[in-house]
Amino acid sequence: MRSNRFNRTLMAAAAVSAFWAGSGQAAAESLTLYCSVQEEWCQAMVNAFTAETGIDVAMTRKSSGETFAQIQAESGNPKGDVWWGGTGDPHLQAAEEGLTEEYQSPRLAELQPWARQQAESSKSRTVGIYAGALGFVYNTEIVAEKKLPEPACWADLVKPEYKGEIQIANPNSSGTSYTALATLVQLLGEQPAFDYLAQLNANVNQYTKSGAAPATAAARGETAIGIVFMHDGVTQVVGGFPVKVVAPCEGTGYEIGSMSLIKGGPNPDAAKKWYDWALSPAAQEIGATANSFQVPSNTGAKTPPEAPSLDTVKLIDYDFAKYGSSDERKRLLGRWDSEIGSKN
Ligand code: S7P
Repeated sequence: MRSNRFNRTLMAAAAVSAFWAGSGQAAAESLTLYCSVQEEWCQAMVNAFTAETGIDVAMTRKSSGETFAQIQAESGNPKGDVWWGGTGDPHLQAAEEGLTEEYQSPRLAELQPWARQQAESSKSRTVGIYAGALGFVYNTEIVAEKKLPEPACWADLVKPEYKGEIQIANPNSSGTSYTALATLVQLLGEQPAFDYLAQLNANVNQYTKSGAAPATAAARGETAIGIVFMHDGVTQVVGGFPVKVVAPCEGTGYEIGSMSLIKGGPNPDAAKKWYDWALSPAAQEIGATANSFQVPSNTGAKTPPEAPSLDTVKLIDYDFAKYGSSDERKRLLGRWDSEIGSKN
């Protein structure tokens, strides 16, 4: 009886495959996307891509460091096809560790030099899709209520009057926070940067998982100050919240948000379709419609007027090759864990 039922199930399954084989109708194309920007933007991209190509997208949103760790953990049996968005450093580390595929999009020539540079230094295993500068935001109402001085410089953030008033993400999970760590090391030198981070620790009320979370917390009055990418602060300003966005007076680092094809991913053809489409001007203009105000990498894409201008912010000459290298990123994160993270 049992084996009869089993046989009937097998026959039914065989009939279904015979139907598909005989009908000549190919199964719908699909794609697994790991997305590291804000959920709203990830979703808007997926909807537009599926509407244009008919390709089904299964999307997971995670922070940059978390996505890197997932791709590394899955490397024996890759499940994702494309990693889209997130800071460039972990994409470079993934390239160096052979976790991502070499690919040169026909759209490469349309990109800004900084986006092509990301491709060149990774031997075409990643590419720049947007850029944005690091800074901080503060809630103007809290600062006024508590009679705090308005912060303008990195040096201000370690002052005792800001005790418990600052939020920043954990650099292990967050690309934003790793950018902050690497920026401070480049601005101050490594030992002074770790001394600074130890002082800052006294003022930090929470290390969040996501890099943009401190901007949301500042907007909602849950913290006075959040260290974030300036464009993530602009999202809150545009949302009508009482926050001000600051470009630190000493100068600051920046990110080249990136995209990579995951090596050995199950849908390589659909992955390349996403990759080429995501570099097009039309796809890059979707960000602003989803309240994300980075500078797009395609020279033909309109930069949203709200995007903090990279020409007016004092930018450091961020060494992407060094701070995106596997050894350096692991070493700095290890040092952060033992000197700062473990103290919390
Ligand atoms: O919100 C957009 C953005 O700031 O998020 C990316 C970021 O890496 C993801 O958040 P984590 O810091 O949590 O990793 C940036 O690339 C992007 O500009």
